[in-house]
Amino acid sequence: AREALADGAMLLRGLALPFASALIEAIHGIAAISPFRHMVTAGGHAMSVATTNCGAAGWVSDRSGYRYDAIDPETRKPWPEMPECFAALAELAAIQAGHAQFRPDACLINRYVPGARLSLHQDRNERDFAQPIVSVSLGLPAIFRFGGIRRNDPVRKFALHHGDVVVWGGPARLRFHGVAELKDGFHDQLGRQRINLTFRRAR
Ligand code: MD3
Ligand code: FE
Repeated sequence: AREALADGAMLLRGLALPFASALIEAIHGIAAISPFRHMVTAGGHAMSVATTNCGAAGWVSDRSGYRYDAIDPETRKPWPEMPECFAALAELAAIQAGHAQFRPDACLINRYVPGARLSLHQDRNERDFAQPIVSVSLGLPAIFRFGGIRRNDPVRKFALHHGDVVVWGGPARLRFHGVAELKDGFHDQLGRQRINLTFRRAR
């Protein structure tokens, strides 16, 4: 079922459920090569969310700011390849939301444990804002915060559950968003954590 969250933002509830076991297995494989780590922001704070990447470009942050890089700064090797099941799900979601030919070159993998959060921000480091972003939620549910195109615009909240996929395109692409502090709980497949995949066309 498709549900429009806002102009350009399409929620595909449960679309990832048939892929979940394959995605989780692939995430373990990626993390065995490029481990989850707490990146540091330009302000010098370690993020509460732990991050890794797969694909030709990975999102990295350090004291000098954030950017996309083909090389994992921890391993000094390329990020692991994007697994076929990742690319297939991202493309399926984009098509269902009306975006033909979405071929992501970056997948940012965020891991939240209870208490972790992501403050309100925009994603504007990608080359072409006409390309959507596809996000996939796995594990514990989270409260997603969705604002407007100005930082002080009102923020709406809604829950994202295991298997939910959201396609963020068009006028939703540059809206502020974040994730509220993760509540404690236990998920059958992932235990006490939430993992979010965000697929982007970075370059
Ligand atoms: C709305 N991640 O990594 S995914 C991020 O759950 C990020 O880990 C969150 O925001 C997470 O940058 C949220 C949903 C999302 C991703 C990108 C967006 C929503 C978006 C870009 C524009 C508008
Ligand atoms: Fe974001």
